[in-house]
Amino acid sequence: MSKQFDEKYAEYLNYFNVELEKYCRESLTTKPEILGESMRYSVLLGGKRIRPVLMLAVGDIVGVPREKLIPFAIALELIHTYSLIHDDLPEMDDDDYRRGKPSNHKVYGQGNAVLAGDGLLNSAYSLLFSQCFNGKEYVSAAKYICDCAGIAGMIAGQSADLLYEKASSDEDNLNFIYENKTAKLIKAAVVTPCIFNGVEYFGQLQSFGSYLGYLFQLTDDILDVCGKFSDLGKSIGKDEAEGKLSAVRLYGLDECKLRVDMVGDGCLKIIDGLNGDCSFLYEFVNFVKSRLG
Ligand code: GRG
Repeated sequence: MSKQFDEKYAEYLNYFNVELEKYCRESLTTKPEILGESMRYSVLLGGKRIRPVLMLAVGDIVGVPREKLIPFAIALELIHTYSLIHDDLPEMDDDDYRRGKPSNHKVYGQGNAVLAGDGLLNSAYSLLFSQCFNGKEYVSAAKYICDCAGIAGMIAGQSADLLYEKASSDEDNLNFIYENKTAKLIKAAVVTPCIFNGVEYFGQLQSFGSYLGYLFQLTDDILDVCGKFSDLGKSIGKDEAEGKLSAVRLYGLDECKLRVDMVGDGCLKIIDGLNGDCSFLYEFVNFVKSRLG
């Protein structure tokens, strides 16, 4: 990765984190206190913040100011965090660690973890609703995010992930899980700015979100076999132990690595069709690939 990319990533990340911390201080305090504490625990645990960073970066390309995007970026990160809390629960993926620290339910117990996830989803919707008073395009952006997160999006992907556990490998099912569980929130991140920009590049950015989401999940599946806890901050080897339908199970490790290059090229081809300085997005694709070392 170039020095410019690292600096730009850090700049987006710091800008976002300051806004997120402010939001947490002002809006995630509750009675009883444990509810707010458990929500803030997971939100402020760190994480790469790839979705907010992507949203701000695409905003720069299509000319949408970051102040306009920040509430949407925060809402998206709250939704992402709720999904991780619920995913870590024993009845879902049963993971004791997240972002290198004990999972929410290991610290606060399962009941409180369910409520922390519910509270974050609800807070995200409240934040999105508060933006809708500003105009029609704010309503469209809010609805797009809700749909990506909802029953025709991430929740459907997670439902399929549970359903096809231990089922025989099937490419259509795998693609459905990748597109919905993983790509939909990434799509929401890259498409939201163009909703504020007269929907120029809407189709291209939707495709870019799908390809990048696929690439991200592919690298995640490979890392579940070859990665290290110290790099990933979560347990390794769980997909195979639980009989998950994963790309590694379907194609094998070697073909997965070839697919990483193919899908990465697909991402870059889409970016080539956009005007403006897309160097950050270009390097972002390589950043996802570089997770494999
Ligand atoms: C429980 C409704 C519900 C959905 C859960 C997000 C999810 C769906 C499951 C988490 C497990 C998983 C492998 C999801 C695919 C997307 C993914 C790799 C999430 C991890 O996202 P990162 O790497 O995490 O952006 P950080 O910690 O950096 O924010």
